Amino acid sequence: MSEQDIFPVPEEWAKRAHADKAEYELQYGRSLADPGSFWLEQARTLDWIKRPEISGDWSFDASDFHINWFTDGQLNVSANCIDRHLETRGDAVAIIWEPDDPSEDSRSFTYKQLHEQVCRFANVLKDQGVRRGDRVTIYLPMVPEAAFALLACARIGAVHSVVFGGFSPEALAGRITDCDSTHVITADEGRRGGKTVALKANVDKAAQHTTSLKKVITVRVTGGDVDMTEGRDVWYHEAAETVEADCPPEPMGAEDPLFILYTSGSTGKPKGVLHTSGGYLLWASLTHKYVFDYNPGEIYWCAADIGWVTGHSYIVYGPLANGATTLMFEGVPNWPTPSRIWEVADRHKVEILYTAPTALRALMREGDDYVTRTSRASIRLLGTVGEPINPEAWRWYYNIVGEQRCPIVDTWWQTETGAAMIAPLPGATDLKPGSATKPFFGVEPQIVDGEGEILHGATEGNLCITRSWPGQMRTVYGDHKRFFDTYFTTFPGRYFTGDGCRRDEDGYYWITGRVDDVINVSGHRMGTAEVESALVLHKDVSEAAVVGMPHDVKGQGIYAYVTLNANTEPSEALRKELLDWVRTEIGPIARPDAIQFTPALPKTRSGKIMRRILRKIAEGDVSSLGDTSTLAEPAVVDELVANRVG
Ligand code: 6R9
Repeated sequence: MSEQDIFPVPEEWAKRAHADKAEYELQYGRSLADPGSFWLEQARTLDWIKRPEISGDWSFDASDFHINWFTDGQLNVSANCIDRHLETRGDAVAIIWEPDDPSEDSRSFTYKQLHEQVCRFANVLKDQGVRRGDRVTIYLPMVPEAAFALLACARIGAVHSVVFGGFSPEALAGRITDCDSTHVITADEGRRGGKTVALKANVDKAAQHTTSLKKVITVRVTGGDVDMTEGRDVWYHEAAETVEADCPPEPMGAEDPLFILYTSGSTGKPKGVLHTSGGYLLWASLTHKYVFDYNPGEIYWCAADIGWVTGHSYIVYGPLANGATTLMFEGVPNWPTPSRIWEVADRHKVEILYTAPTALRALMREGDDYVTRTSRASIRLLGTVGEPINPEAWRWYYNIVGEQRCPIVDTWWQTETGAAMIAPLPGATDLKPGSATKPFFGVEPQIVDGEGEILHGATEGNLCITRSWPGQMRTVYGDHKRFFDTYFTTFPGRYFTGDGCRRDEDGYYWITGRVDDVINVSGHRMGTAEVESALVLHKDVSEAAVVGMPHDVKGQGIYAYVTLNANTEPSEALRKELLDWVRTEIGPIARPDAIQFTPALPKTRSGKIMRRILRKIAEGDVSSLGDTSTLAEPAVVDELVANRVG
């Protein structure tokens, strides 16, 4: 690595930041040497009803598997995000909302106004029969009510499960049923990039496939036509008219569930990742403060959707717990023009901007002019998340967007980890383009080989985390065994992330991507098994195998090998039909980028599909297919190579 590939911490950053190099080393060292008292001390940054005296209590061993943090503490997450700021920052802006259409007015809510909105929402939920512990599914676009709804659930101790608005009715129904959700909060329609999405109509369709659903609360966003089912459906604005403007926060145990968020795994149906209250909030707020070097009063924008964990932790919970001004954006970065993201930043004087490599790559292709014609003078820090950032995109972000004055925090984490795990601290960590750099306080990464042998020094292998941290997921909802089996059995005694990773001679971490059957499409996780199950549901499909392929903008694309039933001929019409089929079964993000029809799939003699070979062919790397001698029918491979879709 050459000298110029390191971007040292500028002196003014070391001075102004919450942590400089010495402070990071000191606190990181303490967090590992004496985690018990370190975390009890950090926990004091939250507002507790009953302050905890117990720190982390956990074991990753099969015989005694458990994970608890601050068990004897009591708090309310919404009170931490709202009420405790009322006295000092009541008139400060909590949420700025920027609409999809730039010609419309933006809106903002002070902490006092947020308090009233959330209390009303909470009272509506109570009126509609939601009780502490109930699961509430939230299927909303990026409107302020989405933030109110999350916080309203937290206020009354209900467990929210947000389903991204891009998911299909089928996917929504599966998630409602899995957590036995009785209530859905949705909108008439959502708006994104000038298009509308019929959310309420999707809920109506989903309702036909689920039995747990009792009430649908609909927020009016576009005024579009919707069907209302008597006895089941209520308009939010009507229900909110008659409720009180105050709702006392419910005292919750630190380990009471806060939310469920479904995420794709390497096998079977999506997992309901469960996070609890105290540890999660501490992790989200502490990382938000240190990684983005946040100080109250600063305008901060995480351009994710609330349907993903990034939206949960870094639009809502982390920033609001820190008394921040957080921007919520209804639209997309490239509509109506590829300047939109920078125009929004200018319009609201955004100081900290957090987005995904896939958005940057898409905008980079449009040319620098869309960026340089905007000011961006307010921006002082840039962040990325969701997938490895290629050094070229990093440099573009740094040079063109940030004009070489803004540090870039590349944050590695997962739905399962709650918030950032490996990321630079802007006043402490020299940057290297493409590296998520160093672990956050309390995080002890370990790289192991395929047999679980620990690899030391500069090395590459599977990324594990050796000890628990407060923001760790606590279980897979309804399937604790699946939680243990998925994350703690591949390399016993450790949490296995599913990611590959390299550590360089300076101890910097470089995430190389998933090592399991998960594809990262535009920063969103897709299980290959999920797409395969959707494909084989089609009447003409006999078998399907799905792998990732390199994609310039999305990072990875979806490549599907499909064998058809006897007497069905491949055709362009059928290919299109299958693409639409997957879109309807799961959602637009799961739509394959390529479908290759094939008479057979390469299998071992025991009938296992040889995915390694399929991946190579999809990547176009056909010169090094490796050992194919164990295949039942080696000729299948030649056929696949010859008819590769590229
Ligand atoms: C927050 C989020 C998690 C997976 C993760 C990894 C990839 C996320 C990354 C990154 C390299 C980064 N990932 N951030 N890879 N550098 N900065 O994205 O959660 O949707 O659960 O995805 O995303 O592969 O395992 P989630």
